[in-house]
Amino acid sequence: MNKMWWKEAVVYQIYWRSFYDTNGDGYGDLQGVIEKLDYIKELGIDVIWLNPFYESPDRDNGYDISNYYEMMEKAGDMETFETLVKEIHARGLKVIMDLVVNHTSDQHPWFLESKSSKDNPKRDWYIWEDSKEGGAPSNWRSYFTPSTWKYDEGTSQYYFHSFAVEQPDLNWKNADLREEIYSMMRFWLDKGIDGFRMDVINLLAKQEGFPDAKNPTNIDYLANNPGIHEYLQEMNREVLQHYDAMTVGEIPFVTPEDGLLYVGEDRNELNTLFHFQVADEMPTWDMLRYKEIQRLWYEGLKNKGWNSQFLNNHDHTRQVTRYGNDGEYRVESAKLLATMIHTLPGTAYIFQGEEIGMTGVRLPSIEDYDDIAMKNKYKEEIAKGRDPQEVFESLLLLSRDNSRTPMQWNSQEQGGFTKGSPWIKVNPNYKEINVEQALSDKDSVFYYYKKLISLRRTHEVMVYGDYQDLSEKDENLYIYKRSYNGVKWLVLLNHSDIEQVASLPDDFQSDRKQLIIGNYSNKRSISSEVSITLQPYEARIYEVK
Ligand code: ISL
Ligand code: CA
Repeated sequence: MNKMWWKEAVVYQIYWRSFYDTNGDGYGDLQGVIEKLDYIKELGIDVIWLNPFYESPDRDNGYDISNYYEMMEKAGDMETFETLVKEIHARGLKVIMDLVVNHTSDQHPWFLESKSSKDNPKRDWYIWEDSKEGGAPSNWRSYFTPSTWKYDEGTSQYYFHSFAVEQPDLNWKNADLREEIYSMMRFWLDKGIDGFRMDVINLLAKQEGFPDAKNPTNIDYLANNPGIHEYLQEMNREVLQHYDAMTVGEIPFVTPEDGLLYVGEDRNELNTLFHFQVADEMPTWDMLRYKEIQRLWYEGLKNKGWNSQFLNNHDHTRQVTRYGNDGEYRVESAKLLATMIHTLPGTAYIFQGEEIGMTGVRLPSIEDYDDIAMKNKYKEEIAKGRDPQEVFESLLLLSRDNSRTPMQWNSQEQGGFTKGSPWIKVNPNYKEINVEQALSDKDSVFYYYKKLISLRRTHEVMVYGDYQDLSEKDENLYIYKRSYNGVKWLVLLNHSDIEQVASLPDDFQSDRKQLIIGNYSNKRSISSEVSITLQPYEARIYEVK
């Protein structure tokens, strides 16, 4: 397997609007990122991923762009961005930006032109269709609304949107549009950024003729359509191959087989991907399913392509709440999940606040929420006559706002995030869970992450090692080996709130094995030559050479 900096990297995702507000308008900003860079550096990560900060009406928190060359006012200005890049590089870190090119805002001048008349030169930059049998061109559902089609009175046609009505999809069949996107990518790369996280990049190509779906609620017809690989190979030829850029594609609805078509090292498309098998198939923790997903992706990509490891981001509920235990064992389970993500094959991702064990949230009423996905779904279900409280309850666990509440810096008002009134409420647990507390406690989740990340620098086995699951059928324990150039690691994880006895494989039964890291400081556990009793949510890594 070729060695690459982006394979060895730990990426820290900054959802800037919730990170740190420096001017009291209630929104985090790029200046806030600059001011907190030393904190991020202290953690030891390599790459920062910034969510979109382009000019935008902000209907979908920056994923509805109205100008690819200007900054959203609340994020800051171009000068601040340039300073940020400089300061990031000065600390030996890299930065990747969100690239959102499946759709724009409906306020983007391109769309306003496209919509203005059927013969406007930009008409073809978006996807316009006539009505079929008096209705929409197809029965497809979009991510955020009941139909992918929105009727435009002015020109009597429908336009296509995979997400909100305010996010019309671009027409990638149009070569001028593609060229325009490529030069925009060069513009940012030439400013010195180190790559892109590419938003729903496998949605660019659409199905020919828009045939009705048998089951319109299963929206996978939106993804992986013929033509997608030609577009990505062209993008690579035109732009990416000319830079030492890292690319990670957000690729929903993908199996390892199809995934390899995007990230295969012989494909000249992308470096790595986020697949959503875990997020989509596991509303809550499911040990057997998780191991199965890991195995399939490991076998599918082995020696041919590179995976990414994450359990949460700005769209998915914080991992300690969704997949760990955010009550009695919050600290232990946060460390356990970290141990797992950082020792499974692939580039490791941290979503801001994860490193102090921040939790999901339950805000009092639907009015306190902002997430367009949640709010649209709420309206849609209420319109069917369902009970509002019941609908509200059903949307809480997976609301995207679970991960979007402000970063908790200290125990002062608003968790130290803003001097003003925050755009979304701070999680009320900020008095106990915050950065200041974490930095003052040597056993905190923060320092555990720091140690894990530093291990990656000195132990190639963590990055390049072969992976072997020794616990396939166990519902509580996850035990696996990584091995590389004569070094062997054994990772032992007790993903349950009761003690579990883990048997040791032959090569780890000798007392030559060395404990590399563990998330319990007391030595209560009983070990024999052949087994170790793991405490609730205990995680350990052993090495033998
Ligand atoms: O679960 C998912 C995949 O099956 C989704 O999270 C999916 O990845 C997502 O809805 C696509 O997300 C991205 O594009 C959206 C934006 O709202 C999200 O914030 C962004 O991450 C539209 O641009
Ligand atoms: Ca601000």
